[in-house]
This record gives sequence, structure tokens and C-alpha cells, in this order.
Amino acid sequence: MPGPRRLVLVPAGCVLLLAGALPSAAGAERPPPETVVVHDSRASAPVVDISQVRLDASWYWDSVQSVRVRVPQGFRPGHRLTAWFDLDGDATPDGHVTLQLRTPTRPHGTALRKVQEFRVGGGWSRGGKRVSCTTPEGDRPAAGRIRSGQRSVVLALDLWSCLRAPTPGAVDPGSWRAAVRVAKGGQADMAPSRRRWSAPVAGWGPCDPSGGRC
Ligand SMILES: [Ca+2]
Repeated sequence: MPGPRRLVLVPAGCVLLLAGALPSAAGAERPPPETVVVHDSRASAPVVDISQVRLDASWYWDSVQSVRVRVPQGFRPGHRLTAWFDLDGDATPDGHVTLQLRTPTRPHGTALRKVQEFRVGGGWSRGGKRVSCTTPEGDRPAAGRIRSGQRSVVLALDLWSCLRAPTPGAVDPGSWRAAVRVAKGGQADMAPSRRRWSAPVAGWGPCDPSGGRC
């Protein structure tokens, strides 16, 4: 039986060599998903209750990550939406964006007034350093019209640029995670709850000009 045995041993040696290389190889082959959805079933006051947060990576010419927050009873004047972001995987937020919604300027207007800002640092507080934050095309995170009663609001931003960090690229799309809070009056809801983070989602990979993912 020496013949067959040697045949078995050689592949076994190859498997061991591969196993030794697996940790880094597996990390490179399995990047975070391009979409992460947080379902929040925790019972909160209906006026602030978040049902879903969707995080999307960017596979476009520009780096634009997005957070879509769904509040079944609708966004209305007095709502404050905050999204904290983490790039480095530790427990501390690296920055956050806030959007406050106010009554329409015109008496019968339907588009809520938006007051938004982005801050770098500050942990879970409202502090940190206020900085400009837009998409590469210059749009603020909450770009379009938001009607009173609208159930979903999207925040879109070049997250790495806003956090003053080097933008990831083709080799490594990077990853980020988020936690979202919706408050109104004395009520608030967070998703995920209790200052936990979403699962990591991919960051940005440039389009393939030869006809790839765009
Ligand atoms: Ca962090």
C-alpha cells in the first residue's frame, strides 16, 4: 500500500499549507455585504418607532454610502434623526450626522425644513467637531424634499470624506457600521437598540469602466 498512501500524503501536505494561508485569504475573499438591514422590533413610542434601517455600500463612480431609516408613523416637524458611524471597529462612534425637521416655511407648504450637520468625534454625545459633509457632487446628506408624514428618509454621504479618513478603493472597499436614533419631544428609539452597532457593510468600490457593476 505504499503507493496510494503517498498519493494521500502529498495532498494532505498541500491542505496544511493552504490552511496556514487561510486567515488572510478568507478575509480578502469575503468582504462585508453591500447591504445590511437592521430590523428593529423593540416596542417604542409609535411617534419615534423605527422599523427598519438599511445601509448600502457604494459601487458607483463616486463614493456615496447611504442610510435609509423607516419610521412607520412618518417623519414630522420636531423629529431629530441621528446616525452614528464607526469605521475602525471599536465601540466608539467616529462621527455622526443629525437631521432636525421643522415646520414648512410656507403656511401650506408640505416640504419640511431641514437643519443638518455632521460632526467628527464626540462619541455618542452631540459633540465633536462640526465639519462640512456632502456627496462628491456637493449634496448635503438629506438632499431631497421631505414631506410631513413621509415614512422613509435617506441620508447619503461620502462617509470617509466626511470623517476625514482616506477613501477605500478597488482593492479593499472598506467597511462601516451605523447606529440610528429617532427622537421627538421626550421620546426616542434607537436601531439597533441600546447603542449597539449594525453589522458591517462594505464601503466603496469604483465602477469597472469595462462594464462591471455600474
Ligand atoms: Ca470607532
